[in-house]
Amino acid sequence: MEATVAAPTRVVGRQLRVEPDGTRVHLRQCPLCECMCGMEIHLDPDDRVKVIRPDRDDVWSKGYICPKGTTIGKLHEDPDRIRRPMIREGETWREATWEEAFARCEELLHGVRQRHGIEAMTAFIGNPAGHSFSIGRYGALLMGQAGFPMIYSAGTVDQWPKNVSCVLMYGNMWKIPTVDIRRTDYWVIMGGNPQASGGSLLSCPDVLGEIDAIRARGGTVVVVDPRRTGTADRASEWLPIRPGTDAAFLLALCHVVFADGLLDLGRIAHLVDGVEDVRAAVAEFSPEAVEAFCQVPAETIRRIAHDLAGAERGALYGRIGLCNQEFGTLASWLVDVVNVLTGHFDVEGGMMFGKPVAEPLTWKTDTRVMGEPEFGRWRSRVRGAPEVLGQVPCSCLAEEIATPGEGQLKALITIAGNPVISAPDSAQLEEALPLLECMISIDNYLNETTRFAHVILPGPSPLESPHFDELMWGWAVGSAAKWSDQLFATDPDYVPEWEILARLGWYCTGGTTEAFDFAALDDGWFSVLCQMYGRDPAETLPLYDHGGPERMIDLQVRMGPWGDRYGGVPDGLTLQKIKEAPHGIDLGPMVPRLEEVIGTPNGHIQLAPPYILGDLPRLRAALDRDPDGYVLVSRRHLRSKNSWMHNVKVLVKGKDRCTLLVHPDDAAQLGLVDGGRARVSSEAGSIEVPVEVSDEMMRGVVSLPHGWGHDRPGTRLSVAREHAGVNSNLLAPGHFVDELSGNAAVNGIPVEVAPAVPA
Ligand SMILES: Nc1nc2c(c(=O)[nH]1)N[C@H]1C(S)=C(S)[C@@H](COP(=O)(O)OP(=O)(O)OC[C@H]3O[C@@H](n4cnc5c(=O)[nH]c(N)nc54)[C@H](O)[C@@H]3O)O[C@H]1N2
Ligand SMILES: Nc1nc2c(c(=O)[nH]1)N[C@H]1C(S)=C(S)[C@@H](COP(=O)(O)OP(=O)(O)OC[C@H]3O[C@@H](n4cnc5c(=O)[nH]c(N)nc54)[C@H](O)[C@@H]3O)O[C@H]1N2
Ligand code: SF4
Ligand SMILES: [Mo]
Repeated sequence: MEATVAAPTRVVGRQLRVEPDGTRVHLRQCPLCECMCGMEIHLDPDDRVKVIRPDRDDVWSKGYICPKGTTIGKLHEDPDRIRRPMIREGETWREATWEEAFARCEELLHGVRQRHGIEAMTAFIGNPAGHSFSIGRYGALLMGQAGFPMIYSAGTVDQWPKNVSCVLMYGNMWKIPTVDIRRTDYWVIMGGNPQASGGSLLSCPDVLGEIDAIRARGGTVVVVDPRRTGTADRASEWLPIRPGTDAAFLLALCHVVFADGLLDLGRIAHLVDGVEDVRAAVAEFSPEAVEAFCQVPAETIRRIAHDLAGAERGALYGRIGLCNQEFGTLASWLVDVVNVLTGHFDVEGGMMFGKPVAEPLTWKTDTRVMGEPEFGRWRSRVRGAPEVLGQVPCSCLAEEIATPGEGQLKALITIAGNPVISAPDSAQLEEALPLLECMISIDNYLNETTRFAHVILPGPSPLESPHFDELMWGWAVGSAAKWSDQLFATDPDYVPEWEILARLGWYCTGGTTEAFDFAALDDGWFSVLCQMYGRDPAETLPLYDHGGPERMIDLQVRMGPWGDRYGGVPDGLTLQKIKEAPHGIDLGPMVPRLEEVIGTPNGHIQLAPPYILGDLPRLRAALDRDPDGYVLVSRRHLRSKNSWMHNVKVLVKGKDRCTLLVHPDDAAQLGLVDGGRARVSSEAGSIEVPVEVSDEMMRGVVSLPHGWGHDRPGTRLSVAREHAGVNSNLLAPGHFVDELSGNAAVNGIPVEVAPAVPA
């Protein structure tokens, strides 16, 4: 269907200055990735975005910005973007009033609840939720009210292995340490490509600039990756590794640390339990025992171990290449173990915990308070996948919808997610979603997933909502406080995303529109938060004349490490003070703070969790595998963000980016030519894709980006459709997971590659 012409936008956000030609300049932070760049939005007299420039005075990003950030105005103005609720009528859509749309949601959710019970209802939460305070807080309210037995998220195609290792080691799944790269002199990067991603579980503007700085001060940066990435090009050394074998490489590093007397726990020695268990566990994983498996020479592994241990300020970091793989939890755990064993943990230039100005809600759930995690408390109905940290692999969603029987899913709410593209076994999900009796999507686009919904409720554009990052500061390389006003007004009848979420949760309980009282629910949720942050709700509620996310942010800031504690610390921070600092407030570099942060019952790091050690036999068995055959890995590009920014013309123009990267010798052997087409097949499916021959790949490994495949019928993505690409997750088998976390192994997928035979 055609989009209605957007109503003229009206500026409500504050302006920093007015230029001589009348251009008004608004400041805000980019919400797209973990870099959290400050930008200047230049506005025409007719309230349109004229240009977006970096904010050189931003205390955090200091003038750094990337091409994606400069297109936020294009996202806002995109004629394809959904601005009003949409209701499906058979095969067509019509725009509806909010009232009508909510009435339809109520009817659909109540129907499923009455016919099938809450067991038949669930939600899927996607990536932008991590960058949105409003979704973070009110998505939790939705879930809390509804009490779904099981939910699904992009987390199980992302960082779930790290969540598992952190909850076991530090007592909290979201207390994820990162590397103090601004002060390190030796940095090993594994399975991450900040050149494209901006950095992940590592918030820092301009990571490449930091790499240059490390080298300029005489330091060393080593990239361990099957692909010679843009990051590797800037580093001192590229070390190719066979996908999925990082855990073995890291075990060998630990082996050398013990065998060669390099063990040094440093300052935190008295806070580490389990060192001897690790020593015993790594004994059999010598560099010689793993070199064939990893395809990294034993002497190289020894050298890296010695260099890292010998560095005064050094650290090893691992990201999505280490999570989205078969031994994800082992690898994610070992990254931290290596840093602890070499004295690079909780020290400057090593691996440290962030210090957020507003302590995240997720940091309030230490095992010391909540009890030790139990895994496998229940199993998924169809596959029998064990629950891990409340979720099962997101690839289970399709079969739970498609398989009849008690507990079959009938209602799904998607929140800022596009699982038809992002989740493994996408073909199955595409077939399953039409079977739902109720699907409601909160999203900005009619895309590959939301086209199956019965109702779509529009989220705000990045310029229609205020912005405050919470989660990202937990792994930022420094501390700062930044706030962005909502820039453009929404339609008068627009319902903010937080209220949408609260409402849907309410309907899931059987609540009616008539009885819905947002203020009461919001006060109730705020009162719970008050208690979690150590404030008496009865004293705190009367201090505010407004609800919503801002009140919660103020609470978290005021009760945070720099907060005014509601008057207890007169010079302390409040949200108001942060708002008054348009370029942000710099709160300094990382600081050692293990004692403050650790959430385990005895206050010690648990270096050798039995749950994780229990997976070593599986890895040991894999060492003898036949190393032949091709495997597929994923990649990202700077001008793309997962699946949803391909409708921005300036970002997708130019050369096709959805290509299969193949090493020249492999291409020759396979009969592939640059610019030709290949057929790639796995046990899950088969696709055709253009070939790009490049020596940036190691032999035996091919690479495809994820997030493409915009050729599906029934979407409203006119630009993306012209640059459709193929969906790499058609090749990802749903059952191929890291067993300990249930996280998808979308890297290291065995594939067959051949020239495409013209039809
Ligand atoms: N093969 C392979 N697959 C992968 C990965 C990989 O590396 N390889 N990476 C995985 C990772 S790390 C992730 S995080 C997932 C991402 O998985 P998803 O989160 O499912 O996918 P996205 O493409 O990020 O989709 C985000 C959706 O949110 C919508 N949106 C954007 N902003 C807002 C907002 O403010 N409000 C609302 N309501 N909606 C909004 C967009 O229109 C889009 O539909 O993909 C995973 N899939
Ligand atoms: N421009 C852009 N930025 C993004 C995103 C985006 O889509 N586009 N997505 C955002 C999201 S949701 C996330 S989670 C982050 C992810 O951020 P990163 O973790 O930096 O992700 P990638 O850029 O995909 O880099 C992953 C690297 O791992 C390598 N790799 C694959 N398999 C293996 C393996 O088995 N072992 C090793 N050692 N390496 C392997 C790949 O070759 C690739 O170079 O990026 C975020 N930032
Ligand atoms: S690096 Fe780009 S996408 Fe990431 S926050 Fe900065 S401008 Fe936005
Ligand atoms: Mo992600």
